[in-house]
Amino acid sequence: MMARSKVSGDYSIPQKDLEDLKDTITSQDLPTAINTIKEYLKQQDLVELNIGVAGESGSGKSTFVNAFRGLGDEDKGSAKTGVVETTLEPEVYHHPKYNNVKVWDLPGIGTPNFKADEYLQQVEFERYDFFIIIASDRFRECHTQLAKEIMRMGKKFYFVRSKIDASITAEKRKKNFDLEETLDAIREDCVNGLRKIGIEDPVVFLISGWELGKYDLNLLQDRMEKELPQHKRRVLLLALPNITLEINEKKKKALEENIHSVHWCCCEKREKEEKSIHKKSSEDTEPLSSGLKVLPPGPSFSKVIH
Ligand SMILES: Nc1nc2c(ncn2[C@@H]2O[C@H](COP(=O)(O)OP(=O)(O)O)[C@@H](O)[C@H]2O)c(=O)[nH]1
Ligand SMILES: [Mg+2]
Repeated sequence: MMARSKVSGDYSIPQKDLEDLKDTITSQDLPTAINTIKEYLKQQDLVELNIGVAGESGSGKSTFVNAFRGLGDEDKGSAKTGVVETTLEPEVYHHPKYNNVKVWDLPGIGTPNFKADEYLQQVEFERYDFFIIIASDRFRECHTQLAKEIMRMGKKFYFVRSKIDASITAEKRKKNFDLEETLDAIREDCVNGLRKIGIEDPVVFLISGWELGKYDLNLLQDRMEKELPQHKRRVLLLALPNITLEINEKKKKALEENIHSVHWCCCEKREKEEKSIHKKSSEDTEPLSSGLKVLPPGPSFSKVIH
């Protein structure tokens, strides 16, 4: 596959790939060129993204996995959720639309003889692009262990404090309840835990699997997307659940930019072909090639290449 590197737009096809594409298709006729482009886009879609979701039993891992895939707990193909632990081996869930995006529901941590190093070996840690550690309650020793070990293995994790709705409901019973203060206190507890293991500026994402649009899910999505290598970024972005307008706008932009780039590539080629046909036709007065289809402008070109 062609190398992908950062260019002006965050989501567009890198300049180098565009140049390569242009070079390749300049020597081809239009149908072959379109096939080349289709093949390139197919290659992009083969980029795999593996996300490992870890946390104590009952912390909301399976609920998170379902939410990520845009599924409810009772939807067909969703991960089982509930009051008893159901995940003893890593279980892979494919994104319903982007098959190469895999979210792994990992076995629960925090059992009495939990050892983070053994756990990570067991779940084959190399496989994951990053981890999401979920805690539904206070920051505990098992979180410390797991976070440390993930870092030691050279991987990245995002720390999620789940079930925020439940924590708020519980705190609301107090007379002097204050929402912001409650959220700050929850966040602070986890931040302190992470600081103790040497993370200078820890970020904790507060999430409710039942109220996805509230709290920090969009911040988490933003952060994950920014910190991934460029070639994985588009894959993640397209797979994210549509909970915010902002994400939808970005998705639209990601698709449009690729379409525009490829369209531009094709236009150049078409121009060249037209010029040579004109030259030829003025030489031997043949009509304009009937085999040359006129490409529709901009986004509707997606119909041709998808
Ligand atoms: N109130 C509330 N309950 C949740 C949330 N996420 C999960 N749960 C419930 O917590 C229980 C355990 O969730 P599950 O996803 O099965 O946890 P897992 O064992 O970590 O996979 C289930 O009854 C879920 O419905 C949440 O954000 N808010
Ligand atoms: Mg589970």
